[in-house]
Amino acid sequence: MEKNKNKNIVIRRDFLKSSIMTSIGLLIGTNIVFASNFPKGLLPIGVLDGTLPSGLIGKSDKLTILNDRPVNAETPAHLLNDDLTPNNLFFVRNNGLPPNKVDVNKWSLTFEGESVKNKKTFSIEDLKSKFKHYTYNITLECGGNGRSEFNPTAKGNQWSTGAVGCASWTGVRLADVLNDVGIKSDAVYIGYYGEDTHLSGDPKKEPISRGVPISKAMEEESLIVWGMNGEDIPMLNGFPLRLIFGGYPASCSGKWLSKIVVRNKVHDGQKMKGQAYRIPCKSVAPGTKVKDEDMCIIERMPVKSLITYPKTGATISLNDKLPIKGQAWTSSDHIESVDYSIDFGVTWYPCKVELSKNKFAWQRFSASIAFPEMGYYEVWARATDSEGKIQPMILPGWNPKGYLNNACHRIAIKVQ
Ligand SMILES: Nc1nc2c(c(=O)[nH]1)N[C@H]1C(S)=C(S)[C@@H](COP(=O)(O)O)O[C@H]1N2
Ligand SMILES: [Mo]
Repeated sequence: MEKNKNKNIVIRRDFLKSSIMTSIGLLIGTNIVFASNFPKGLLPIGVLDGTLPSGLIGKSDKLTILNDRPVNAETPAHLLNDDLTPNNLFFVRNNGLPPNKVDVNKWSLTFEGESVKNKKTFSIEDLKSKFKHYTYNITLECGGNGRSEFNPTAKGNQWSTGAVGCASWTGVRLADVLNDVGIKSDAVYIGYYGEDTHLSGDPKKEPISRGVPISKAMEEESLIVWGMNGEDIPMLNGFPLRLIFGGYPASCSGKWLSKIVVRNKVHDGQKMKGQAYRIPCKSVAPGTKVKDEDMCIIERMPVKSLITYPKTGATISLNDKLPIKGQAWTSSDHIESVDYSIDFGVTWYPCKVELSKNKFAWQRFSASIAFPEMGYYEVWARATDSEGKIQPMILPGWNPKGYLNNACHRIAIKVQ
């Protein structure tokens, strides 16, 4: 990480000094074909790289490790090509320490709070036997995914593009369970508590306790799940029980779930207040300090896409067409279209977009690209959702904690 950062700085200075693309062309080892179109201040991604392999329980060593305490690891873009992200490749974002030992038979989930009629507790067996089971393919994306591109820098995990994945989740509808428990008419929010512990070791402190508005909790795709891609949820992703909310920051999808509170006001658990998972209610200039009371809770996540094939840096012969593939997702009904550009955004061409099994599952796009001459290119992809919202080319609204970067993904291609 540190090494790469320095490398970028060195290159960036050089870039600014000479302010001509030929110097970067030399670094890449070939000429940059549409150099005159290249936006000022952007760095060709062909010169960035870096994945640090390491070990994580139940996880592939191909994940990029950001932290080991708490564990945070992301998935390189080219390993997100599957419609369902394999369990061992699914990103991990922990705020505290996962529970040490889990006894599935003794696990329980309690519903309480101002707006439940009566407190009620279920075992996992109760949930499985009392309620209808549902399986949905749902994309989870951390609200801070893409934070590493923020300038001025935003504190927190420096996620690149890989704090996202789509899995098939099996469990029961949260709405069915809430209706069984009985909620009062003044219910406005639900909050979760999990069995992970605070980094300090203090049992009275919660690492995180977030939630969603009651209307979101009642949606048909909002689930309490025990299954991920047909298997038990991996320990690091919340075994044996977690929440799943499509289209909201993944921080709402509580792991190691043991308690749900139904609130008559916005849930005020850990990381619901102050600056956490909140953005300025009105857009601000980069670097602005924003008062807590001027920050609003992030609800719906913006439209986004990733090019998952080929891996950035691939080389292709001028005689061949390059097949590209990727995934696009949205909190609106569906992805309407995805376009690609090979001339730094001047000209766009449509990709083929496939339908998904259900709302909140990511959708595959693909295209076959012919290049006009030898040299360095970037393939850029840009998704548009069913509300007509389009991904921006560069970092959208700067915010103090670095959330919601849905800028277009770029890969580097060398044509020989
Ligand atoms: N109990 C608990 N739930 C949690 C978290 C956590 O630290 N503890 N992290 C949240 C955040 S910030 C994210 S992005 C997602 C990550 O889910 P994953 O690790 O399965 O990818 O879980 C959310 N649920
Ligand atoms: Mo997150």
